[in-house]
Amino acid sequence: MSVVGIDVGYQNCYIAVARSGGIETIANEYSDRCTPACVSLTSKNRMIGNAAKSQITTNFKNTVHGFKKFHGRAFDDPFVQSEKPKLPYSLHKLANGNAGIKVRYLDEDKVFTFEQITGMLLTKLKETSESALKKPVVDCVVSVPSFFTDAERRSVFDATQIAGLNCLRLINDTTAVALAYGIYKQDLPTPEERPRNVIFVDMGHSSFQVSITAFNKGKLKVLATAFDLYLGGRNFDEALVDYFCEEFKSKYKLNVRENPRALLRLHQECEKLKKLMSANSSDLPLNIECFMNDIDFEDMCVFYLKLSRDDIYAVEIVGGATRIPAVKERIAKFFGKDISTTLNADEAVARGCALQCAILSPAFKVREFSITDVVPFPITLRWKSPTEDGLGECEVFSKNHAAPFSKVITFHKKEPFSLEAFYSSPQELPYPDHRIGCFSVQNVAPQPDGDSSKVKVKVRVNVHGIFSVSSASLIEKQKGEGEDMQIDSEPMVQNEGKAEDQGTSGEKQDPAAGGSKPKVKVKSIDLPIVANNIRQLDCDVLNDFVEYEHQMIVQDKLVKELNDAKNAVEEYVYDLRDKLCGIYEKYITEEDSNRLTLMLEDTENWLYEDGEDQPKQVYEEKLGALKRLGQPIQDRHREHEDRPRAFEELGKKL
Ligand code: ATP
Ligand code: K
Ligand code: MG
Repeated sequence: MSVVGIDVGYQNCYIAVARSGGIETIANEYSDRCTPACVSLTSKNRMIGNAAKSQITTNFKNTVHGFKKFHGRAFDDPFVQSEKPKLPYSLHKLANGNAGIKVRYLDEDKVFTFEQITGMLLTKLKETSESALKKPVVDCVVSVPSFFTDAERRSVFDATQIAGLNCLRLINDTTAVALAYGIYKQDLPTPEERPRNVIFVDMGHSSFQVSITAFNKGKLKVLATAFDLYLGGRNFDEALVDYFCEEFKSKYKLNVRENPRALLRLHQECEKLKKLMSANSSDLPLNIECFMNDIDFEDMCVFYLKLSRDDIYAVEIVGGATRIPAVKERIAKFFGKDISTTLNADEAVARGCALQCAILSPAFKVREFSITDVVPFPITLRWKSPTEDGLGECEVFSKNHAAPFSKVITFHKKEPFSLEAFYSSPQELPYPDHRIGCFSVQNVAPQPDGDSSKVKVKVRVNVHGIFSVSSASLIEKQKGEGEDMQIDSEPMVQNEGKAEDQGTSGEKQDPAAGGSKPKVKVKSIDLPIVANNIRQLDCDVLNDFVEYEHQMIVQDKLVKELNDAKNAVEEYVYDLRDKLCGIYEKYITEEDSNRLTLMLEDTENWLYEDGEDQPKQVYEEKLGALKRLGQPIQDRHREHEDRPRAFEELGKKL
């Protein structure tokens, strides 16, 4: 079984794999370790990654990029609506209200969900890992921003399913970085000592994430996370684009914004310029400092630090945009500390993902390392209650509560009931809808004597950071119980990395758990729960997407085989023509050579005209016909080359 970690960035994706020698970042077929988060749909197939990126300006209406933050969002979502005018492709409102895209694919108008688009990207990343590892890839760990809410996480998780992956964990970007930092450190404080606190800063293309993590030998615990959803490398590109659009308007009376293709080109050029400016601004007419003021960098100061500066061991920065000197300066100034760049800025997230996958995979031996993450936004449950003003409410997870984590809540009910889960502080939520979902606990009936039944409900934030009411059971009545509702909470066993992260063990099985009461034998009956999460894909729909992804993979494979067959003809033509005036010259008469050269020329012309778009078989036949003429020449040449060698061999033997 293979062990793979995938960093799905807003702009760039990286894959790391665990091999016996350690963790390794792998390159794609372009020998590029970075695969652009880009999908291009065409009349024949899909292009994904580098091939899609080269289509951005040519096939701009059908080339999707910058889509990561559309996951799990409604079409009417203010963020989606604010991005919409900037996009070269069309967004579409799906039947369930979610945002999707509308493109031309296989000469038809097609609508895709973002789960499908990321599914396509993951298919590509899966194939890249498979060709590097030379075996099938199923298990993986995928990164998500730490600020992703429930709906966004479920959406990315669905994308992994569409790609046929078994995602062992959706891990927060900064937590993956922390793991990559900590696992090989030999000098971490022992569990009894004061932990080493490290701040991790990741500034990518689209957002800015910070975490404080405490390390002891064999474990890390995230203490808090903070973020700026709208601050990343792309803000600098946009500031440069704005600048040049103004310049073109005033100097040349050109409105670049009216021409999507020109605007895309300008974006690409501005990104290059930004990189140049961060390498050496003195030679350039512009200075990135001018743009720094346009960007609200001080927003991150909102981030509240519970620790004093002396308690911070290091500030480690990753992410492409931290290469901008002005960004580095601001980070150092804010934390009042020199920054460290001991991690690979581009690959640390993917490496951390691969390490987490190795820890979770039974197929791989790796150092024990326990990871405790946090719940980024507080979660509350609400239910109908005959007592408390008709509604009962309870905050089940506070901000920065440890995760993954399960809690058991006890209710006394005579009939089925529903629990509504929502984020309790909408003002800090980077998402417009504070609801998470509604969970109906079914088959609840009174006790035979007419009294309420005791129902134990388990709520949990799982290893992916996804909330659920994961199970419920009805407990046979016992005497002497007063309270209407109580919470028993228990953290999962921290030292059993694997068990913990599966979220299955370490939780009390005794349904009568409640503290000091003497143990009584009780009967517990499992109750079905019907979950209805916001923006969630239906199970049937997801299955259809899995099936459709499969069909598209087959289609892409057919197109690839066809292209390979066509390229083989072209290559053979060039190769043989070269050799006819080179090494084959002696093995063919001039007359035959001229005839063959003419034929090769005809074939070449045919490839650009009638032969442009033929079935695979036609190319194979064409190649066969050429080979029937070329092969005898090649054979005569080979025979001649081999003869002296054969003599030599014979000579040695004699
Ligand atoms: P996110 O983390 O927001 O999902 P991402 O992971 O795709 O995005 P990264 O790959 O970490 O983002 O960083 C990409 C950003 O870094 C781009 O804006 C890119 O232009 C910028 N970048 C990369 N190299 C440099 C450089 N040398 N100078 C300036 N900016 C750079
Ligand atoms: K990345
Ligand atoms: Mg990133």
